[in-house]
Amino acid sequence: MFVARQTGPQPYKKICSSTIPTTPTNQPTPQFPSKTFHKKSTTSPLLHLPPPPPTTLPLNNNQTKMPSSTKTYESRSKTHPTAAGRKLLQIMAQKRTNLCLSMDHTDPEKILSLVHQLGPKICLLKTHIDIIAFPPTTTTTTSIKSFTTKLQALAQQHTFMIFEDRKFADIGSTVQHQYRGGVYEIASWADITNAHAIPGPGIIQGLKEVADGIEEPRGLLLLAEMSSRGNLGGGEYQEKTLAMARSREWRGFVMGFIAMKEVGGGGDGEEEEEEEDFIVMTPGVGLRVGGDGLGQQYRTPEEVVGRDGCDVVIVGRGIVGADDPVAVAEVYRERSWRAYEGRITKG
Ligand code: 5BU
Repeated sequence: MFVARQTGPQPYKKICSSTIPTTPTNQPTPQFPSKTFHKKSTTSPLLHLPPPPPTTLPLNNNQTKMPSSTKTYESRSKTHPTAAGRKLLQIMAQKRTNLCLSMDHTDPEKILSLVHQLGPKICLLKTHIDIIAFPPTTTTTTSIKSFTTKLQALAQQHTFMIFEDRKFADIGSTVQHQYRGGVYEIASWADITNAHAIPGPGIIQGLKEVADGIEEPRGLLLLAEMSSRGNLGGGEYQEKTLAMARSREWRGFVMGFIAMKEVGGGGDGEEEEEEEDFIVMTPGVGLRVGGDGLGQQYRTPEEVVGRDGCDVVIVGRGIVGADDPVAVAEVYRERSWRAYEGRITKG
């Protein structure tokens, strides 16, 4: 019988922090009904968001367009075309962290406790709201609302944003209901969400119309490719997704991609005077090469951020399943931040 080799972070398996390298190892390179939500502004005192940049950023004829990966998060926080992107980049620069915690636990109380401990280490908290086992003590909707309100309070307290990894994948009309309504009311509490490009531009339009009804900035990531082995993204699919993201219609909403390496960044061809900036977030990150036996592939922070120009590393079981999640999160934060510093120094 074939038994998959499991070498990366394992589900809630102990990882001894003392064995985790804080520097790159010498291992071979890893492969691895209309309702709108109006909320009061809850901007943290840490954040004094700059005003939106002009819609076009003129360049001298002689000026060369620089890839986003060579610029600092701080400079990008002043010019990023989306408000959600500017806020995130500013948090990253001020807290010195490009770590996103993927909180894939199913117990709501455990999640809140871990997020409280790990909040200082992260710029972003990624959720899968539909895997959480909410107690049937009150109506489910009330439990969910209470939970998401607590998450927002933690985000405010520790200055991070919330990303619901919903992976919308339907026609515009349907995703509007899924984003705004149902029991989760995702648009009311998640700063960022993501979507597949497979349905075509209507999915972006549908989500944007919901986001436009919300006072706080909302951002969308498109899936250009995935971290799992054999995924159908990348290549031509990624090129078409990038072309869709570049439409002027969603400037201010599509803030970046889920991808395994830097995407775009050299101007969009049609609008030669503009520089584009897509924030790339990357799952499948471990402290060493491996996989989880179910298709997940892990690469190191040095490869993902330093070599491949991604901006935010997304880490789940590597942190949540560790003996000491706070110590291990610090290792991920430190290595990912150093990889970023090395990258901008080279650029
Ligand atoms: P892990 O425990 O670090 O492997 O968790 C990765 C998380 O990122 C998990 O929540 C996935 O659903 C999520 N993910 C991913 O692994 N790969 C992808 O391409 C995308 C999301 Br999109």
